[in-house]
Amino acid sequence: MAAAALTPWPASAADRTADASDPGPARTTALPPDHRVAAEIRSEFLHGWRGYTQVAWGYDEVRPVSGGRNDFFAPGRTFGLSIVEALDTLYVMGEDAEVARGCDWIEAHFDPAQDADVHVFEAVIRLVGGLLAGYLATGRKRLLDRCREFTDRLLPAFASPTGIPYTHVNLRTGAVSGSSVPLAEVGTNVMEFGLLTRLTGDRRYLDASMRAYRAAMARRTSLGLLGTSIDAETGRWTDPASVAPNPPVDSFYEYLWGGWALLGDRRLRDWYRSLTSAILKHQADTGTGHLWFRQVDPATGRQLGTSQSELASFYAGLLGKGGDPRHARAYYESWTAVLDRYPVLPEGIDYRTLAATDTGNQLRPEYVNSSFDLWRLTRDPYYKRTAYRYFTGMRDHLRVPGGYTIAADVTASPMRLGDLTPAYWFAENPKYLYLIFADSPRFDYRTGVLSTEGKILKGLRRPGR
Ligand code: DMJ
Repeated sequence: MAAAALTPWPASAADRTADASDPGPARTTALPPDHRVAAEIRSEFLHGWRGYTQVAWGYDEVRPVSGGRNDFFAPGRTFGLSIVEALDTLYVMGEDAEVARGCDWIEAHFDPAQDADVHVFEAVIRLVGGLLAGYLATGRKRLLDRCREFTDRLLPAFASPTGIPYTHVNLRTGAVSGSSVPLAEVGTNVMEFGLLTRLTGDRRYLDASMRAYRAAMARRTSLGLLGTSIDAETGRWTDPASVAPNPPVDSFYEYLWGGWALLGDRRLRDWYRSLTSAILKHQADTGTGHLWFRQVDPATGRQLGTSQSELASFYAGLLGKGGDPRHARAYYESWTAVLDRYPVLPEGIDYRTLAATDTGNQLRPEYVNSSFDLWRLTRDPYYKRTAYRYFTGMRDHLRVPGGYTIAADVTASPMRLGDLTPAYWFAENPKYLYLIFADSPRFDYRTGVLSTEGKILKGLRRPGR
């Protein structure tokens, strides 16, 4: 089936007059020439990468302040997570020697059969997706073999009575645990599993994903909404509130559109459309002058809350890709208003006041993921300027001699820092930024498709090979 290419929007009146309509300080941020910004982003990425390679090579994550290491999945077990996450970012930046070094490590040391209870959702988006993107970038068949062996060890999680995956599986024994499953964990696998099916001809992966999606979609309320967590054994909602597009449901919706874009399955597109229109109808709240999404009882539409997680800011880009430029821009502007107020985004806010309800910053990529998506669609300089401001905020506040770190409190002055470079930083923030400014010949800007973890699952180019 043909997959969907990105359809750029014609420049709207708002786009053409972007300077006049820009809210807040983003308008006045002076923007150096693109090639200079791209070079700086690349150099900052390499600063973080060196921080990891010098003290934590072969471990999952680096603690760049103390020089320590972090096992992401299970204590005493490593998957070289930051290496796997970084491969296609290194590739688009032209760091071929580092790509080769990372692939060599994976081929020699990545162990898909460790005695570890792994979080299925994280294992799929980070490791399955990372190995697939690494394979697409390099053509090294052993990465695909490792990916397949690893995914085979995740499949027991999907053998529940409903098809909804248990949250955890032991890679060695296949023992499963965790039957109350957040919605994102139900569906955030169809892109990776669908691609793996395509590359191997083995239908088990895609079939497992589609069965899980069907199980959740069959449990929509009469308003067309879904809950937050569902029991993998009984199919009953264990937390029935609709909190879209916040975690822990966020990428369930993202993968409906992403699955359609990558695999061309119309069921996924149609489910995306019907859920999105229900969310816009029952959850959109413009009472503050900005577009936000309230939490509601999915059976009645009664409002339950007004919190918004930074992770939800990806939704501006998703609305854009799904063909709704008006709401996409509005939601992006809402988050830009938060960035007007804080040097880097706090983890959570109450959208009625924009007060931080969680003052940390986990080096999150979601806002700049939307900048990238919306810039690709519109080529509107507004998204470049706001992306640049995001970049300078990160560079000026979260850079340390050992790399880049999370923050404990973005409202403190000076900012109170934490001590971790989350592995997703190597997959996401610098990649989105670089692709916006670099005009990279290694990425097809028109047809490229990225996963929720920033893995380029379609559109990697290998010029000259
Ligand atoms: C990443 O692992 C992915 O973007 C995921 O979808 C949720 N968020 C984290 C980073 O914030």
